[in-house]
Amino acid sequence: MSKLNKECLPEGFHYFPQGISFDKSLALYEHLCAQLPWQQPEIRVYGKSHRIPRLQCFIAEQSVNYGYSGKRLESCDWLPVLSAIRARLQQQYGQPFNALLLNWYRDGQDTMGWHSDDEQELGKDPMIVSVSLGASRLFKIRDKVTRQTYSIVLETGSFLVMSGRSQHDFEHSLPKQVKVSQGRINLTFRTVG
Ligand SMILES: O=C(O)CCC(=O)C(=O)O
Repeated sequence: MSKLNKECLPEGFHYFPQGISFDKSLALYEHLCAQLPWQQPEIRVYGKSHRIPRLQCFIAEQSVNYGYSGKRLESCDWLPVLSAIRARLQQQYGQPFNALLLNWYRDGQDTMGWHSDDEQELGKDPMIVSVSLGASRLFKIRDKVTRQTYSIVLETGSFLVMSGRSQHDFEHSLPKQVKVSQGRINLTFRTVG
């Protein structure tokens, strides 16, 4: 585990290295790169259209209606390996995860801006399990009131569980890291009401 990860995370964030073994996580990274219909949708920010700075894929049960930045996400099919991870996480955390958002950061130029996963459809205190595959990337958390920031390196095969008031009190982001040349895929398992 990196030095940064020994420091405390704020309430509602829990990090578990090696939820999936190193070798399996990298094999899964390659499999998902090749097998999923990745897209780079446009979103509107301050009235201007931009392609998101990463690739994305959304998978959900048919009844799920979910989106962000005013855009509904079209779902693609569950791959068997993703259904198996979902079943394991449902058992482990007792949550009926019915949706999975995947982000592919092709290298350190691809990013995710500051935000909270606080859409109404996720309910009051959502539990989101975030699985990392591939290159290690810095993940930042910022207190909405004090602006204090926390950093953690998300390593391949790790699980980051966000629950309780994590989405009310904090924002999170994945900053640019120009020295990172390898790709990373992040899976976030969610329960959409
Ligand atoms: O890639 C990550 O670890 C962050 C993903 C994220 O912030 C999200 O899906 O809401």
